[in-house]
This record gives sequence, C-alpha cells and structure tokens, in this order.
Amino acid sequence: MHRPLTATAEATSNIALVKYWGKRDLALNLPRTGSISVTLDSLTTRTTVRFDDGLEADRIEFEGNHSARGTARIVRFLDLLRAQAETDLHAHVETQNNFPTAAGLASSASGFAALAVACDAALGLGLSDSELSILARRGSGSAARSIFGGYAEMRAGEEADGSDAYAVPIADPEHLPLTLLVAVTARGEKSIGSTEGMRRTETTSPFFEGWTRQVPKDLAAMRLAIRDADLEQVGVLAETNCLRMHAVALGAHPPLLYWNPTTVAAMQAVKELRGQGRGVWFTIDAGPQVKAICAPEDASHVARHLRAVPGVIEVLQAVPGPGARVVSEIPS
Ligand code: 2P0
Repeated sequence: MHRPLTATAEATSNIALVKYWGKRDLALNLPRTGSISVTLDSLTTRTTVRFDDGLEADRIEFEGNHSARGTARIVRFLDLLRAQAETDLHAHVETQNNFPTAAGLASSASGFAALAVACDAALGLGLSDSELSILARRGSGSAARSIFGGYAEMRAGEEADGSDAYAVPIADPEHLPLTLLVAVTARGEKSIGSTEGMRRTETTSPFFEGWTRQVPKDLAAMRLAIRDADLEQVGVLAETNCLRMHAVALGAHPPLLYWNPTTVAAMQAVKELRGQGRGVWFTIDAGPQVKAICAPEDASHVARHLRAVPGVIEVLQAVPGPGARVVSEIPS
C-alpha cells in the first residue's frame, strides 16, 4: 500500500481551568484526578515528522537546532508509535513553537498533541480522537486535552491500563467567548518541571489528599459554569482552583514556589481591576506567567493594565480555538 510517511500537524496550547496536578501511574502517565481546559487559537506548535528507512537513529530538531533537551522523551514517544505501527523506522522530527518554551505556557501540551497527530497521519494509523488523546497523554498529560478544540475535560479514568484516561470535548470554542491574556513575567525555562513537581507534591505535601478530594467538586462546578456559559463563574472557579493547586505545591518539601515578584504584582493588578468592576480573573500554571481571563470586549483595557505592571515583559493574547490538526500530508 502506498501511504504517506511524512506529515505536518499543528496544535495549540491549552489553559487548565481546573488543574491537573498529580499522577496515579507514572509509567503510563495517568492523572490522579480529571482536569478541564480551554484550547487556544494561538501559542502554536508546528511539527513535521518523517519516518525514513535511511535514518539510523531518530533526529530531533527543535527550532532548527539539534538539541538534547527533551530528546529522550520524544524518542520514548516514537518507540510507542513504532510498537503500535509494527515498524522499526526511525523518524526525523522538526518542531517549532511561536511562544516561549517551558516557562509555564504548556509547550508540552501543544508539542505532544502535534506530534501524536503528525505521527498518526505519517504512519497511516487512523486513530480515533480518543485514541489520539490517549497517545498524546503518554507524552504529556496536558497534551491529551489539546487534541480537542474549545473546552475539554480530561478523565482520570479507573482502568490500570489507562484505556479510559483520555479527554473529551465539552463545548465548542464559540460556546463561551473569552480572551486569555498572558502576562509574561520571565523568560527561560522553569527550574522544576511539572513531572518532578507533581512527584514531589504527591510524596511530600501533607495537603495532597485534600487536593484530590477537592478536584472532583471543582470539576463538577466548572462543568456547570461552562454549560451555562457563565464567564464570571468560570473565572471565579478557575482562580480558586489555581490557588488550591499552588497551595498544595507550596506544601511540598522542598516547597514549590513558581512565582516571582512580578507574578504577584500581576495577580494584584487583576484583583485591582476586579475591584473597579471589571470581570477579570487569573490563573497560573507551573511557571511564573499570569493568565488573565476576561470577556473579549474587556481585553484591550485589561491588556493595557497588565502591560503597565513593572516587570511584565509582554502580554500575549489568545481566544478559544481549534483542536490539533494535520496541515499537510506528503505521499512518499
Ligand atoms: C495543567 N499543568 O492542568 C497543569 C497545571 C501545569 C499546572 O498539565 O508530567 O507538562 O508531562 O504529564 O502535562 C503541566 O503538566 O505534565 C500541566 P506531564 P504536563 O495544565
């Protein structure tokens, strides 16, 4: 059968409104609790993969450089694909992000979602969306959600093999319009990656059991708020859940403090705007960036206010967008 062995896919980052923080299985990368996110229209990863019998090893190129960073994780992911496709072909992977990498902007979410979709297309596997979500999860838990556009819920699942741990779409991007403004407060990679941060939290934070008991309640409330397209309720729940995640991480030993002084100043700026009657809320992931959520008509006012916070480097803007998709398939 003549089939393409190369494909290019794009996927965008997603922002969790109810966070994923903790695993029930490290080897299969199974989350301990569910999570809910919104996939964005920008903060994009574009990945081209080519399986090629002329290659003696996988070649990973990141933004045009052959970097060692993240390579082992990508090779392990390609091994899963090779097992599934029953092939021993090595791959050339070229990937580009249009946003700062590994600084709490979920580059692993868009990265592994794009890689999963590109590999599926290149190898002609014909995986369903749920299967793609499971595959992306093996690369990075948050990537399972970026397979889908709009609002998505990651299910923790119960099966030991992870066959029920995948994301499902819960609302289209148009269902609840919002703007996400990312106040970038630092460049460069964070010191403690999410995988290590979660492990440390699970094993040392006395608050971890409380977190796992709370998340199902936050998920239930968030599902209703999204169903009702109630931006205020979504914002309140997202901010509360984010602070709960940081509280459990702060309780780890050594503690995980992902914020810098500008992070805190931007949080205060959001609270100040709210005090003036603006509908705006923040969320923060495992990094120092502050993500403000507001109605699209308030975006320029909020962006101006965030840009004026001393230490804020730039403010990126995004709205809900589509899921991961193939952008070109070239027959070999
Ligand atoms: C989230 N984060 O729900 C949470 C909130 C960061 C803070 O998912 O170990 O890079 O690769 O499965 O997906 C970041 O964790 O972790 C993340 P792994 P991932 O968006």
